[in-house]
Amino acid sequence: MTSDNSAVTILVPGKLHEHAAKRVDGAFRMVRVDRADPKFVTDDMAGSVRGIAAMTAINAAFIDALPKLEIIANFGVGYDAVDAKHAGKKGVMVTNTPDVLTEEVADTALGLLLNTVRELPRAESWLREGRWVRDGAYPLTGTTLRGRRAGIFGMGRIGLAIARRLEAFGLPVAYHNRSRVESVGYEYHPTLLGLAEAVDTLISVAPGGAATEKAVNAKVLEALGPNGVFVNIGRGSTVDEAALAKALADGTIRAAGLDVFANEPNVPQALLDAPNTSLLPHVGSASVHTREAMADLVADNLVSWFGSGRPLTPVPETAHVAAKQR
Ligand code: 8YV
Repeated sequence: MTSDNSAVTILVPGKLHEHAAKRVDGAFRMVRVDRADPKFVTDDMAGSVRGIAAMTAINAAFIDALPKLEIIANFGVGYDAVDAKHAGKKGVMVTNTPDVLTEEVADTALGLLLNTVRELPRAESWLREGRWVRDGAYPLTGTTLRGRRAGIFGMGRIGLAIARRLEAFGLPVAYHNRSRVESVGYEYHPTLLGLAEAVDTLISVAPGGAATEKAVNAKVLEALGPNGVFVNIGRGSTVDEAALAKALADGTIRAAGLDVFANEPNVPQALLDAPNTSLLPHVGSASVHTREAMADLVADNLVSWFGSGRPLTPVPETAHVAAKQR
């Protein structure tokens, strides 16, 4: 069922994926502001905005500045930048974009792992710089996937998709998660430290937020050990980056592959300088195909909410929020 939402005002703060903006603009009355800052909220917006479509941080003050707000449709599966707890308390629904990016991010994770362990970007640079001709074969890599034991931090949908790929690569898989996932048979470790002790290849898919802040710390890296490889495809905030840089420099661990950083787009110089890192600019889900599917899910959540009062993919913190009678 489609309903006429052309009088419903949706606010887009900052940049939004073009396809998402097009769909929101086509179905609703879209208004835009430079940033999600209460100082940009006009009286008209305060009196009319019922939804937000965002690819940026939404804090409590911004939510409070929009008294008619009913729903925040977040572009991305990770929604640590949205104060979903506050939204839940205020009766505001928050949605994210799970599932549609799962396989893409898992593919990227495996690519990043291979880049890290087999030094593929460095080997390509060797070829491009003419060194194959000048100096001969690229040096044999000291690390290999063969014989490795993988540990996944965060056994959600993406964690599981990565685990399945690792199995196909012939690696045993263990995991740490807030709680055991009954539907999976992989070895469960109730602590991240315990997981790091049991494996030599740690892949973090953990969400950001207070509960995981700097969870991958000096102790965890030490437990991973001198043959250890750390890959992060989740959130940079889950890592103590200074401890990681130190561990890479002094041989506490062997190598790291990172797609996410604590203060994007800024990457600590020590990580850029380290010869044993493979670094990507947060491209886990960044294909035209997948980003368009995410954009559609942002718009579909808004359409569903204002059509039937039900979101498609609510986040747990706001699952209890019911649509107002209209
Ligand atoms: C996006 C992501 O890069 O979905 C997520 O949580 O981190 C990525 O897929 C991001 O949300 C777009 O800003």
